[in-house]
Amino acid sequence: RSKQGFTIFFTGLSGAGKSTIAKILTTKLLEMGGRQITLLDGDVVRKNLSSELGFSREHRDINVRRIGYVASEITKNHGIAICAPIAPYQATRRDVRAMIEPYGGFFEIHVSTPLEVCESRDRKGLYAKARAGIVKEFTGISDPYEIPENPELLIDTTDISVEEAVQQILLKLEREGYL
Ligand code: GGZ
Repeated sequence: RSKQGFTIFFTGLSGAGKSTIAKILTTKLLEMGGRQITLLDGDVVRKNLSSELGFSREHRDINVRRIGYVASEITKNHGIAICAPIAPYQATRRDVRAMIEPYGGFFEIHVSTPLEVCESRDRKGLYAKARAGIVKEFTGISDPYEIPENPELLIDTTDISVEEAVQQILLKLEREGYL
């Protein structure tokens, strides 16, 4: 009998490290073999599944719910879905959890790297543009991020490396019988 499916749902600010952690986690899980793994990264989903959407609350919610739906189908079919949107709203994250939990595991991981750190890295120059008002409704600057209340895991990339973060996640999955 095949193992239960599950979804890893990263949430956090732009530049917090969600995509980087998600990619390395995907590689590690693929190396272990024997499972179907689907990475639903924020920018890839935006380009292919949500290209008509902007960053209003309504549009973010539609985007995050689409990701949730795809992840629920993957989870139902005993696969592994790895999602990495900002997903700034608690209510929407709760709805996504409710879509997935009937079919398998749901691990909400708050990549909680503080705004100051994300902004000082500013890998894509978006924080500078947001401060200048060129990019509007930017999460953490001119748009809200609601802190997750009960995430399965908290990861702050100020203190630990991406490799350590991935190890913590794998350990948790193993302990809970998902791997
Ligand atoms: C937040 C924005 C914005 C605004 C463009 N606010 O770090 P990135 O660049 O590569 O990832 C961010 C991505 C956020 O899209 P998500 O689909 O993850 O957001 S949500 O879950 O809220 O739907 C960022 C870029 O898009 N970006 N404008 N205004 N991030």
